[in-house]
Amino acid sequence: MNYYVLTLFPEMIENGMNTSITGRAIAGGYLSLETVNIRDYSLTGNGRIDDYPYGGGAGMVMQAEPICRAYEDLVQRIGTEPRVVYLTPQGRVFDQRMAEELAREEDLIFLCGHYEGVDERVLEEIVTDQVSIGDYVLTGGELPAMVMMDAIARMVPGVLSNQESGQYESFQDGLLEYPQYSRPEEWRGKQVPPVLLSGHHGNVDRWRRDQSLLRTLKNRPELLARVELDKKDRKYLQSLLDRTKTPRLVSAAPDDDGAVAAVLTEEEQKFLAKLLAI
Ligand code: 6GU
Repeated sequence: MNYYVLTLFPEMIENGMNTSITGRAIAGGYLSLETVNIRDYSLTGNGRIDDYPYGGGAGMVMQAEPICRAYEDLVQRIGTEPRVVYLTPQGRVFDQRMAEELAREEDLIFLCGHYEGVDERVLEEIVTDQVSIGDYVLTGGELPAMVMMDAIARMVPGVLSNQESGQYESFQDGLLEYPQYSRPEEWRGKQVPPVLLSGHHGNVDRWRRDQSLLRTLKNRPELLARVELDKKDRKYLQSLLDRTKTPRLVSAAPDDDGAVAAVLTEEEQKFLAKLLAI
């Protein structure tokens, strides 16, 4: 995977991407990164690349021509015309599926905007994909570009070691990941869930699946609605409803899944009852 980034802050991209796992992947040749400083393509040669917005209003707008010249110089040099991703809160919201799709490309260009935005005409001219990373506003496209490059890099063969390439990670099967524990067995009075010390792999796998279901229900119920539930999944989710309706004594020990009596809110109960009725 070859990444190209058009930006006013190349050092921000270089510093971020050359760190940790993406840095190792670049050093190992599994990824490449080239940043292009849009300021080097200033019309006036004085480094100015923005101007006042037509129609008035606050802020400045990045001009079309410097960006287009930076882009045209790049595609001429690399001899291909890759997809061009423009980072903007107005774009389609990035998700794991989009990461998997983009990971199939050989080359990707990211265009990072700043100030109030970029002249619309250059977007029409060169951009193939407008992407947002979520419903909040950032000061520029550099962090979103790095978020995308990181998520895409994980899908590129060789970037993750076997250890790191988790089949069990969040979203792989549409559920959130289960909790993890390491030594010591007791830390500040908190015990590791006994099932994880039992050595019974079947029970461990079941517990982890149940924890994934519980977390997804509590934090991202809309994801749970799209997951295929088997008989054992349904049995566990039903047990949550049952335990909520018939709470144990407050003094009783937590259940084996760490979920104490009366675990579900009204809203969670309603959601689950509806889900299990299907
Ligand atoms: Cl892609 N850019 C900016 N500036 N802010 C954002 C964003 C992108 N995604 C969410 N907020």
